[in-house]
Amino acid sequence: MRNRINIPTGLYGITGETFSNGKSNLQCVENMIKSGIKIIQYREKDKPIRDKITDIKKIRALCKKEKVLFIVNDHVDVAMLVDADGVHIGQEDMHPSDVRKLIGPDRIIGLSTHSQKEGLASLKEDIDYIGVGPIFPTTTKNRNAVGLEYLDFAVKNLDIPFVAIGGIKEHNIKDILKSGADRICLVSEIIGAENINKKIQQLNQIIENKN
Ligand code: TZP
Ligand code: MG
Repeated sequence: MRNRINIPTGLYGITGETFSNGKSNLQCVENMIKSGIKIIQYREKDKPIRDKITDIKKIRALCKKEKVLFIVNDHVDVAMLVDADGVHIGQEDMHPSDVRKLIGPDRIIGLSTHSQKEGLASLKEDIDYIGVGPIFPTTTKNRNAVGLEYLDFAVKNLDIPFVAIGGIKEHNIKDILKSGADRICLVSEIIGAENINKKIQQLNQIIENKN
């Protein structure tokens, strides 16, 4: 297997206009980058593909300029079209080995996992990181929460970088940090915030243990 591409620690940013209280995906990304987030995933379930590509081209250019990793959710073809840094897939999307054949060795593959079984199976794939969640109940993804138990299992047993995700908020992020997770994604808590920059600043203070 090739060497994995390094995924930044800290906050992992995800878009989605359904959850952003009127802000565009581009506005959300501008603010996330301004506040120091080093990896952005374009995730947008509720737009025609042509409109998504319009968004993605702008966000791709911005991420390149700011040296921020850019990942496309679901659409392997679009990730290749815009020369994204990687693609994020789910358990029912194209198989990771097929994605790897298409995108080659130099791009990131992320895979969502929702159980110990899926986590263990992911170790056999030529991928760069996994998502672990939804840890807490969420309305951003149509799936039941898996709880802190799988997160704890991932920390102790899964030798692959992972991003903890799902229902994570400013008030419960400490539970995630306590488990030892070092890559964390909050979708609605960040993009739905009245002031994205202030929210990220507060989250980073908790992450850096200043608060
Ligand atoms: N994968 C697992 S949970 C989730 C995804 C994309 C959504 C997380 O969103 P939120 O708003 O942080 O609960
Ligand atoms: Mg998917």
